[in-house]
Amino acid sequence: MKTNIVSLYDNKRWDQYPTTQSLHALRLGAYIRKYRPGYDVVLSAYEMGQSPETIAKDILSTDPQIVALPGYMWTTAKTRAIAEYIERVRQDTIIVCGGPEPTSFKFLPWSDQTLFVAGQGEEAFLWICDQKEKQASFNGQNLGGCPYPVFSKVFDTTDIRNKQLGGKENKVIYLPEGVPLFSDELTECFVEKPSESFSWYETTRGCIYTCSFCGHNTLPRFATFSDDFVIQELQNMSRTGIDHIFINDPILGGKQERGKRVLRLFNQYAPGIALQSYMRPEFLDDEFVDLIAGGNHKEVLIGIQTLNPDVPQHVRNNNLEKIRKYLPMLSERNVPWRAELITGLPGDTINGLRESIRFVIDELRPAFIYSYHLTAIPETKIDSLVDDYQSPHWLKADPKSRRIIASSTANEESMATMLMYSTAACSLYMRLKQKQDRGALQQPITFAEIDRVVSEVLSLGQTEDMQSFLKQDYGAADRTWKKYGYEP
Ligand code: B12
Ligand SMILES: C[S@@+](CC[C@H](N)C(=O)[O-])C[C@H]1O[C@@H](n2cnc3c(N)ncnc32)[C@H](O)[C@@H]1O
Ligand code: SF4
Repeated sequence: MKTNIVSLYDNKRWDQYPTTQSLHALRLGAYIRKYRPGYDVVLSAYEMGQSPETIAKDILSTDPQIVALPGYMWTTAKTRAIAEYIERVRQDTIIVCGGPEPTSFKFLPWSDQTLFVAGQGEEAFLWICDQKEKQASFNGQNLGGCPYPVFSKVFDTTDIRNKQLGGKENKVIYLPEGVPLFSDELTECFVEKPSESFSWYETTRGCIYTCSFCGHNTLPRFATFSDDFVIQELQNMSRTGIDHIFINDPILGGKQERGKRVLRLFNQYAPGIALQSYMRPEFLDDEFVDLIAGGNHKEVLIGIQTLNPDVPQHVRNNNLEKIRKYLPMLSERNVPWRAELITGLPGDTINGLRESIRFVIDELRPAFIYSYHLTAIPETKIDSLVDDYQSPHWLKADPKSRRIIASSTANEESMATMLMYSTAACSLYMRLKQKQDRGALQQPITFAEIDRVVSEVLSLGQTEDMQSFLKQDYGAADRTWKKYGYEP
């Protein structure tokens, strides 16, 4: 049995995340390697800009019986086009598409040569590989008796999916472990042995919170890898020269105590690896702050999303006390942390957004601040508010990008102003902060001054500059401020 597991990466993000391999592909490959060492696993990676035909031909040149393709919002169109090509030229190869998107696919246009996996992929993918090994003609018509949420256009998935996400009996505690990442058994599967020193990583999946804009929840609650397994992977990483990782755990460690334990493991087994990880203020206490400040964090990404009380609580239930106590403490201890906000939330207005930004700048003083354009992710409550004009919090989304373009509290013009304002204010703050950290800025950075400059620049209406702000292109926004003479 031969399978080619495909990663799609984006060159535009290479500066920040210089790797071709996605974590889901590594995990799927590692699982097959552990339980079916006799199966032939190929890990391939393609830049998103390449044509689907070029990618498909290259995949087929490895002569796979199964091709595993990623199903994320940003890969859907490319994945579909690659699958279409393969379906046309190689009917005995089956395509498997998994990830957070497939449950929302209108899968009718796909052929029954394509199977979809909802939720976690390891066990389901192994089951598919086994079926193909047993029966060369296996395809989407032969899914009867499958114990996992695998589906095709001719097979109804709903029951299995509900079973997986439903009752307590299905509560997952430990994640399925394959061979450890960065081990020789996995490395030999790469088409080209990666020479990269950056990698995505995870110790946990799923989250104990339920913020209504967030689409990561492929599990009922959260589950972790065992500490022993994490230790093996940390040792492998250090040995193979990884010096920077981004930990995808929705919140580092999944729970407060485990988050601390994971940091201790990093400090003990891989102190040289620079970390980026997500955190929520609710997890922080004095001990956690000490561990972060004493470790090797390149960036801690902390979601705040909004401080506007008019935004419904299902969006975000922030613990203001923790925010006020621990986030300034991180700043004082020079922890490079990033405040994350969202522009376009239901109930928010330009003044609500300005107040959220004011609070972050004047009271929290992070190293970085980003506000992201709200995207309606399928199967979230936010998505259900799109076009629900009966709701006091209705939203309108761009049908293609699923980004929010108007809401019950901000018409299209106000939404555009909010986008321009938030990008301009956040990017200017970061530029000034860099200058301050270099000791080249005498006066303190205040929201009042940022608000004054941003309002003045926005009122000039220079089209090109406004575009960088409107598109929330932080790189271009930074260049705009450079042009206006704001040197770091
Ligand atoms: C890393 C990451 C990124 C990286 C992607 C890097 C890469 N190429 O891998 C970057 C920073 C580029 C990124 C960007 C974005 N991301 Co992102 N990202 C993540 C993150 C934090 C981790 C993904 C991950 O690797 N998880 C660990 C793996 C092991 O889990 P997994 O992905 O769920 O995979 C498992 C299963 O889904 C399944 N599976 C996955 N693929 C396949 C394939 C097959 C064949 C099979 C069988 C199974 C299978 O099996 C895996 C193992 O069990 C997730 C949140 C999260 N914690 O999961 C968001 C997430 C995937 N991103 C999300 C979003 C919305 C975005 C953006 C659109 C945000 C924005 N508005 O700009 C952008 C789009 C990028 C673009 N190019 O336009 C959403 C996705 C929603 C969706 N339905 O697709 C998520 C879930 C976060 C959220 N907000 O809810 N992202
Ligand atoms: C992967 S999420 C994890 C956040 C982290 N668990 C937290 O809650 O603080 C990272 C960031 O992406 C942004 N984000 C997540 N979903 C989004 C969406 N649907 N639209 C826009 N931004 C989103 C939020 O700002 C969030 O803090
Ligand atoms: S936004 Fe963060 S805290 Fe909220 S559900 Fe998603 S991962 Fe969990």
